[in-house]
Amino acid sequence: VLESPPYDYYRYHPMSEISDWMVQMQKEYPGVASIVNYGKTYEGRAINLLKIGLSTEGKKKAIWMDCGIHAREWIAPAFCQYFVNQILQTYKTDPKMEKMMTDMDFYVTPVLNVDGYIYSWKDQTTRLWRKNRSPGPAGCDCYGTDLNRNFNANWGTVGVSFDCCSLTYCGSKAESEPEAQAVANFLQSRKDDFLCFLTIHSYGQLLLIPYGHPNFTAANYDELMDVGLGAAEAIEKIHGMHYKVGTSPAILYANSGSSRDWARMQGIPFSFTFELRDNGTFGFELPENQIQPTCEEAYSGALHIITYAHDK
Ligand code: ING
Ligand code: ZN
Repeated sequence: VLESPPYDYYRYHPMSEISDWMVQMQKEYPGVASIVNYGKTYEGRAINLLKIGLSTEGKKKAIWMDCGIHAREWIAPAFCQYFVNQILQTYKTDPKMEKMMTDMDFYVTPVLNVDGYIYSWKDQTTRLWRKNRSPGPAGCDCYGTDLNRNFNANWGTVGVSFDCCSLTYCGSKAESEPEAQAVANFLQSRKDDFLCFLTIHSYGQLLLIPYGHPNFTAANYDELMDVGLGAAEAIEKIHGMHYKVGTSPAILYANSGSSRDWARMQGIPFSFTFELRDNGTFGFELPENQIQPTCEEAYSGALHIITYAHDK
């Protein structure tokens, strides 16, 4: 019997290989990992997640993680794949992870912006594509909406552009884009179950908490800061990298329509944006030799948040 070679988690993979990997994980962990289709991209491709959990009995809590909402941030999909593999390896020997996977289901989308991700793999000229691939409105020749400005969270008010050629074009209306709709519909159907919403980006080494809008403060702001600072501490312990914690207006600039803000407004208590490595030396083109250390530290940070939410 021919065995497939082990998956290389420390390289970047094109969409076709990530899709095959999802099928492989489902095969290797029957009854534990399963593919769920929850929408279609503008170009008609499936948006899939891996649902991971140990028990199907009773009402379970849930953890959300999405990667690749922005096409060029290749370290994000690499992290989602690492995360999935790590929790599936860990629960077999670690009673704490076994308990968390019994009490909670993990919903992990390795690539949310599938069209954009494929486009960023097309050639060198498209490598730094950020947005999705829907055409602009009549009279505008550019493509793509910034999916992280398209959610129904103070949509279109601050830190966005209405110019369809801009990198932060927020779309024609809130949730105009099928990729944003897919996330919103999926989460709304079971929003009371979700404890955490973790959306993974690069770069900048930040842990951002709600809200991106300067006029609003999350009801659990103090707790979010505490948990975020704890996660940053856990990250720093792994390879000494420093991650800043705060709201986007406090750290950089205000923005609206992000999925993180939307998730918190829906009542999901622990909503974070991760901005992974680096600090700008390589930016979106993080070398493959940094995939492993970046994933190791981010895993530690994510686990801190997830464990806190589970234990609370
Ligand atoms: N950054 C996120 C973005 O959507 C963000 C999050 C927002 C960071 C505002 C800072 C300020 O722009 C990336 N890298 O996509
Ligand atoms: Zn991003």
